[in-house]
Amino acid sequence: MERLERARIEALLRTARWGRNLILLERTGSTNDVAKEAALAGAPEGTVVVAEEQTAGRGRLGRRWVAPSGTCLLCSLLFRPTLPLSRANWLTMLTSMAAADAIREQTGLRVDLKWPNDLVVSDRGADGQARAWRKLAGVLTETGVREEHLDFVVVGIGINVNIPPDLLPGLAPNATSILAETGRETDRAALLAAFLHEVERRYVPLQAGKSPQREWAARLATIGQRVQVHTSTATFVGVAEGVDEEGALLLRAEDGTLHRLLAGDVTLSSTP
Ligand code: BT5
Repeated sequence: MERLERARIEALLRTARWGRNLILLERTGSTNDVAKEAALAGAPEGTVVVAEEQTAGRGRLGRRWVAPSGTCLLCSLLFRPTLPLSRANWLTMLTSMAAADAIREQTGLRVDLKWPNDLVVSDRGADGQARAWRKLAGVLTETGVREEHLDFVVVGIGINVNIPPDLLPGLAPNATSILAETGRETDRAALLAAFLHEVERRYVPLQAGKSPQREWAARLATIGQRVQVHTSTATFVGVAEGVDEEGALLLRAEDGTLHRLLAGDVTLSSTP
């Protein structure tokens, strides 16, 4: 499989800012950590860290992100938004939609968003409702705060691109890849360039104060469905009624109570 090459990525970039400061690594612990260190050292907004392999790739809540070397897009984006702390999740929403659109554009594969931070490929029933999901990508957002203000936001994404189907069960029970779904290898440099173009395009209105929340909420495959949400202390069963401006899930439990659940604390699965 082809390795990512700086010159090729730079030739494909259509952005003014995103990816112009590119940190391309063969191997690192976590691209999010590299991006956070760069942020603290003063790196500009638009800095992008990409690695062929992570030795300590992270998901939420101390979980691991595993990806065979040279097969995926493992990258972290550095934002320096003029937003209040409570809006940091807007960058998660923006990045998820940018990635889903870039994958669709480059491969034709339809990708859904699953609250809070997954990109999934869905099997749909005759009614068009998603019945089962396979996880294609995950997003991990981390913030840097200075004097109670948002100093920076690092959004990391791992997209399973060219992972052969036989390696998927070793990653997670429901993992999938673009290769497994389409039967074709995807040009990762072109996908990265398309993704960064989408990020840049979407970031202009966001910085001008326009919330990405409505579009994101409308694209979530989970809304309106019966789901199970697990926090570290409890499990809630109910209907996912919607999401609020900060990205929290509003879950109507069976006794009628409305719970507000934040992305950092939970995992979500469909009910049997
Ligand atoms: C996520 O966490 O989905 C966020 C993953 C973010 C990864 C990127 S890669 C670049 C950047 N640098 C990092 O260190 N991280 C970011 P969460 O929702 O907690 O899901 C983690 C769970 O997904 C694991 O417990 C596994 O069950 C599953 N998993 C691990 N690797 C996977 C893979 N390659 N494909 C699908 N599922 C996977």
